[in-house]
Amino acid sequence: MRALAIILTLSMTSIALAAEPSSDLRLWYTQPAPLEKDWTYPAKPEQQSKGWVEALPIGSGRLGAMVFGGIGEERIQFNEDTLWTGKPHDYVREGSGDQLAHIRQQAFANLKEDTAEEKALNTLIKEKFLSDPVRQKAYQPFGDVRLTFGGHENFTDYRRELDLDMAIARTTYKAGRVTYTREAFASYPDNAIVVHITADQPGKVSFTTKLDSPHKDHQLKTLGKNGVRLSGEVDDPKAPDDPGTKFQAVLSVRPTGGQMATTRDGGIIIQEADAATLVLVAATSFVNWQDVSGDPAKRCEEYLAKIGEKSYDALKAAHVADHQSLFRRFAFDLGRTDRAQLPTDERLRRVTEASKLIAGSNKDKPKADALPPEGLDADPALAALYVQYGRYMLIASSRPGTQAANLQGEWNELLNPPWESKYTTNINFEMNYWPAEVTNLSELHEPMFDVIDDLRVSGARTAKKMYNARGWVLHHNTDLWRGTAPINNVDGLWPTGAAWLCHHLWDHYLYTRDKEFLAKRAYPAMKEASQFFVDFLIKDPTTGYLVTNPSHSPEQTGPGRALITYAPTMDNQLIRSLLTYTIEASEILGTDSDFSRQLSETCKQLPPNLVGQHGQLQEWIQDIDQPDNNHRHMSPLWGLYPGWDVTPADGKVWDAAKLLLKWRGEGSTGWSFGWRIPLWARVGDGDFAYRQLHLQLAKRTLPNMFDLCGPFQVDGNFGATGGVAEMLLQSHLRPTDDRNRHEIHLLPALPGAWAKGSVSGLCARGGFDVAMTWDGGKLTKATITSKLGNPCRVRVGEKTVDLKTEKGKTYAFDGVLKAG
Ligand code: FUC
Repeated sequence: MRALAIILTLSMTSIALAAEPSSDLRLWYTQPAPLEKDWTYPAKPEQQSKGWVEALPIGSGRLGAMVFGGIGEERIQFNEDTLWTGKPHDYVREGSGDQLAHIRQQAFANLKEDTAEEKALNTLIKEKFLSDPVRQKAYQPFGDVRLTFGGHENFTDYRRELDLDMAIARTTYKAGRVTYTREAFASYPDNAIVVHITADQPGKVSFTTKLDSPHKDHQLKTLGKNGVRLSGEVDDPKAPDDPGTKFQAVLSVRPTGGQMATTRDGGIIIQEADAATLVLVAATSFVNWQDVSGDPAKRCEEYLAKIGEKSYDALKAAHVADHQSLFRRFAFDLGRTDRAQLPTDERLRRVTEASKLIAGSNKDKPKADALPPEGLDADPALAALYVQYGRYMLIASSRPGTQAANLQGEWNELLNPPWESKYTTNINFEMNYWPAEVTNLSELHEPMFDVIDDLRVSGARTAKKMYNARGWVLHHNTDLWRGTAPINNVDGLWPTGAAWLCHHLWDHYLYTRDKEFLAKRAYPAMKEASQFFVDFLIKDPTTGYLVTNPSHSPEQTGPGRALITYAPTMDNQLIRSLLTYTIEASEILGTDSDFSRQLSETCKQLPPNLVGQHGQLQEWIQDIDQPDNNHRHMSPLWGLYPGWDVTPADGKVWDAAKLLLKWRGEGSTGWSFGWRIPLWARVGDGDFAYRQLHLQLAKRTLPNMFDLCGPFQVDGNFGATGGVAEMLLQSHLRPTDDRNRHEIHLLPALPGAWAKGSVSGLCARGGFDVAMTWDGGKLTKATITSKLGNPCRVRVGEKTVDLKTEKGKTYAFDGVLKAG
């Protein structure tokens, strides 16, 4: 046995030494992604894992692209984040406000499900209260760069990869005796997608390139000898007479050596060059949500003029430096096994195979049944890669000055994408930003704050017209045109979106202590969101509490009761949190003391978190929860994560939240696994949090590691990244009596599977940067760098140490918190 074990160890080591890739921060494959998909949405998960979701994403925040890594034919499908259907528009339905009193009275009547009364109420809401039009607008694909390489049919040594550390997609293969390499990246500093094609012998780079677009009536034109232009206008089949957003892209090709010619159908032929660089710029007529008078042609010219004659090496160096300034702030190591040398799709397949051995299913209550050792336990580096991939995707899809990451980040090939690829605010949009602060990407939160700036304006219109209220309201979705009215169906009627978005403003302040941000940006939005609730809340005739009405607990129907209701727990938690932060912010800023007092009075009248007949945290104001309710949404547990409305100090309520969490069981959609990870981390159960991560990778992760909701949806990637961070470090809002003293909890929920590891660059509230190593499941070393000089309390298990800090200083501890 012993001898066998030694041989096994040796052979694993030798494999590890010969391992490819040299860095683990890569996704890689031995075959190209199929260029076209052979299914249409909706489709089964197995079908949806083919084609586009095998391609590899690159992005500059504004531009995104999927690189397929084709051989004879290559496709680079691209997006620009302001290309949407629709135009500036106020979605509020005329006269909707007149329906409010009746809807409220019916909601207070506690209608039963499927009764004539409920049906009548739902019909009225659909016809007279929901937005006009009832669906918001859709994020659009822009176009495709197509490349054709003749004579590459017989190839060997194929490999394609996405290098997360350099943010470069690479394809290499050998055709004949020549090794070809293509690199593609999306540059934030140069506002372009850049592709570089080389061969290891001179004069061997020959290809034809074209632009293409799924938009009907698009035009193609060659520009001089080496450029191609794609232009057009978005056509909205739902509003064919409306003018659409105008777009233009220019592809410029620069060969080194060889000959170049244009084709009649708008292509460029390169022959016998040594290398070639393709630069793609793209723009639209979108200026802001109220103005679409921009000139995309002029913008493209400006981007190209700025790039000028910059060499490929210069473009690449600027891109890599920019990317690494963000990406390299955080490192995560869980060790490496021989699995790490396998292609990424094979690694995922093995986790999926192993998960078939897991007894639990969605319908089962969480069980402690062991995870199969041949699953994620056998490939801890895959978990670390997945966490870094979430950060990579945020860097690629959300940069200051660009649109925020939407349901698909910024990668979409469909004219009619699932849920319009917009911003769903009853979990999905917020989840996108869970990794932002804690994994050291604070400035990538900015695009979300830009959305909030806009929503303050559009949401004020909606608040006035629909609810005759001051302030701003947001329901469960928004789009490029900053729609704020309830949409789609009756379950669009959830008026608490603004409170959740404001949580992000306050949290950004807690991490950065940026008082100017608080004064100029966060507080005004929080104050106006609070104003809305002061006007909107209404006294519940049964309990006397001030409650939301109409509303519902996202997106739960039945059993037995009507969907539309009042005072769901999530609303109470969100509003209590919003008002509490707003009061605190007004104190910090020394402003609005009267308003702040009014908010305190309002707060006292909100329903508390209620414990029901089974000892569960109630989801509704009535005690009607069902133990077998394992809904994907974790709404009443918002106060546990990401909020702090339920903490261990809440005793019975804390236990009740834990029971509800247990009832909810395993995830189902990708993002619902993603939400369960930090929730279980907050209650200190690292093994169950890990189990959710394992199942998310096994069941809801596509070959290119995109998350699968039903279709691809990016939120689950971000949720898992933020969730794992919560397993490693928690920094709590109100653990002590001192506003400035946050508690930094080290390794609060480390799973057994991650006995040894290290992390650096995690951020804690109050302005701290944390690095840790652990072994045997126990902390061995921690360093805490104080960025702002605030005090903190450091916790490991039951042990705490209070620390006064000096700005810029690093404090080191051993595993039992002895200063080192
Ligand atoms: C919420 C979720 C759905 C989906 C959609 C985009 O409504 O309940 O599962 O993720 O957003």
